[in-house]
Amino acid sequence: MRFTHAILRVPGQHFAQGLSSAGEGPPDLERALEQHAAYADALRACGLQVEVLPADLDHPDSCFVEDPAIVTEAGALLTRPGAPSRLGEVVTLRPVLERYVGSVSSIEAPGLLDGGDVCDLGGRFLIGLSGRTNAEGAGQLSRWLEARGYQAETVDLADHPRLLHLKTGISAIDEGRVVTVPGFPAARLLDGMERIEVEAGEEYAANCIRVNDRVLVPAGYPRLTERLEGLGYQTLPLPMSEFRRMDGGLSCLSLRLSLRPG
Ligand code: CIR
Repeated sequence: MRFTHAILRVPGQHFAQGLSSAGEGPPDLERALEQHAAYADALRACGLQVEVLPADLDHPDSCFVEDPAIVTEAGALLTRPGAPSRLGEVVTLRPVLERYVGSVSSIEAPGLLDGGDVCDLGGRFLIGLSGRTNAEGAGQLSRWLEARGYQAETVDLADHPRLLHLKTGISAIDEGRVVTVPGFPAARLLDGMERIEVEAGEEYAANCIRVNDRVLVPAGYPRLTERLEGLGYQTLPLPMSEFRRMDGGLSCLSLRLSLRPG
């Protein structure tokens, strides 16, 4: 899929008050803003028009804009984020998404769903059942996807506490090719796909994103970067230390859209 647009939200003054289990100390806001600006530039270098939304000062985790929405070529859906402090992020996002795609559906209570739990393998979606996404939320999304001609399958992450979200452990980088952490759950769902498993110590890099002709990877994980380059990908390493401190990976910093002209 060729992406044409991306929506980002800049981290706010209270970024350090967001949720975190990383145990790596508080983020430095100035550095986070620099890293965020470099991320936006990288998406522009991939040919995308990038809209950077102003900080949402009521929601310290709102720069992780992937979690409150799902965007497909067949439309968009606002989620119902599983962390109580993030539930309100959808309010200011709705009018933004509507500008791009028209009317937008939503996950309804008691469903809970974070976009980080949704991995598009090319029209076939894996939905993680995590601490943030419950069976009701996954069921609502599955029905929404199936009504639009997509397939959906769930992956239970209950025994994988180190995976905050499904996409903490898997990234689709090509048709039939994924990057995963070692021991990715429900590996049978990946039968027939080529799996690039990151090495021990590089688990954070399993969250990388294919954007048109490049693969954006977190900087500092040379073995995965070399392997991707060896396979012919042009990688774009990006410093992510301050987002990592807040449990955030590359994918969660943007909503990527593929819009037809006109
Ligand atoms: C949170 O715990 O919700 C944020 N601090 C990090 C969210 C990261 N989102 C993602 O991986 N999709």
